[in-house]
Amino acid sequence: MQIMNEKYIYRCLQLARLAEYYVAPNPMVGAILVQHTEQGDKILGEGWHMQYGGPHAEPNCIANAEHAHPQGIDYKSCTLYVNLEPCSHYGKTPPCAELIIRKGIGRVVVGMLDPNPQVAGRGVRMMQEAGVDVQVGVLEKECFELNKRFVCLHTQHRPYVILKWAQTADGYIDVARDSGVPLIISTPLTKQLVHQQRAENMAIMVGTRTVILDNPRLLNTRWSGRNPIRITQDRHHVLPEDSNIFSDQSPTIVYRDNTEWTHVLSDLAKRNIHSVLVEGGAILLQNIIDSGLYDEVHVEVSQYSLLQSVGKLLQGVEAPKYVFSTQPTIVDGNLIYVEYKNGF
Ligand code: AOF
Ligand code: ZN
Repeated sequence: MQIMNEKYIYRCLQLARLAEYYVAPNPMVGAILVQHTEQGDKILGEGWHMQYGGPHAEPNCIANAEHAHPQGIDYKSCTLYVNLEPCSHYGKTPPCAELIIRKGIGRVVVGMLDPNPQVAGRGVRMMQEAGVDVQVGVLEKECFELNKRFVCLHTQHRPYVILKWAQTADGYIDVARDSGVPLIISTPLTKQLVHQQRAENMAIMVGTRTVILDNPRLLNTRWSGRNPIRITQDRHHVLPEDSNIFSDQSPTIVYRDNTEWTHVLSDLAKRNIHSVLVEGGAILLQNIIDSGLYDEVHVEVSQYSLLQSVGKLLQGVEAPKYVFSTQPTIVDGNLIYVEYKNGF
């Protein structure tokens, strides 16, 4: 039974991920309806939460099953598998737990409980009180991993934080400069992978100097999904109003009076922003590393030293100090290190 549970919850995770770039800050959720017969199991329907504000996985799954089986479904003999606890609250949609009860579904297998305080076990309780056989906790680690950003927001009251930079083999992220072009370390392919990360996270943050020197747009133009919300700080009110980050393609948040990392994190949480990718510069990244308040570090290291990269001896901007303990993968000749901090 446990093996079948895992197989079906795994399928829910697959379905959930189909909406990876479209549901934030909601979790990714997939559901399947399985009928158990003497001839074996049959998947009657599948569904997932496809878009923020749209129907949840469970009603989509049930609608899919009913569409495919217009002759009717014997719900009592079915199990609904879902990677996250069905909700119990009236949000943008009515409670999924109520729908499950109304349909008379006999059994529900839930990957993990919903950490959202509006739900937090109430969905399971509602169903149990109505006589549904509920099992909780299947592939919990995988369920948690899929929705780590959503879980972090609700359990830590801060967004999930990913630090990201690119450096030369000898540890520089740029040449020291007051203007001019930045040092190019990424390749077209690794740049595209950064845009994938921008799509995976709700917000992107850079420091003041990066905005002034690089004038980045901080958009996601090379991957599917939305543009991230852009965040920067401007303690001394020096950012030009016509900086690219103030373009109307995506909202921008500027911290001026209080630029403390803990303040930024709690303010982002209040805005329901569940994840932030910090792309530089070195000072901001180092401050965050020193605070210990981050979750992942992604670093791209080129094969070349600063001198080999620019062809002449120039002063460099040192990369943040970070010791990697994992093996890198190699993309376009650059080494990509990904480090996970030990949980939150
Ligand atoms: C479910 N199934 O597929 C999802 C759930 O604003 P709403 O109404 O969309 O509710 C969002 C909350 O519902 C979200 O924070 C999380 O607690 C839960 N998400 N629940 O039963 C789903 N996506
Ligand atoms: Zn729901």
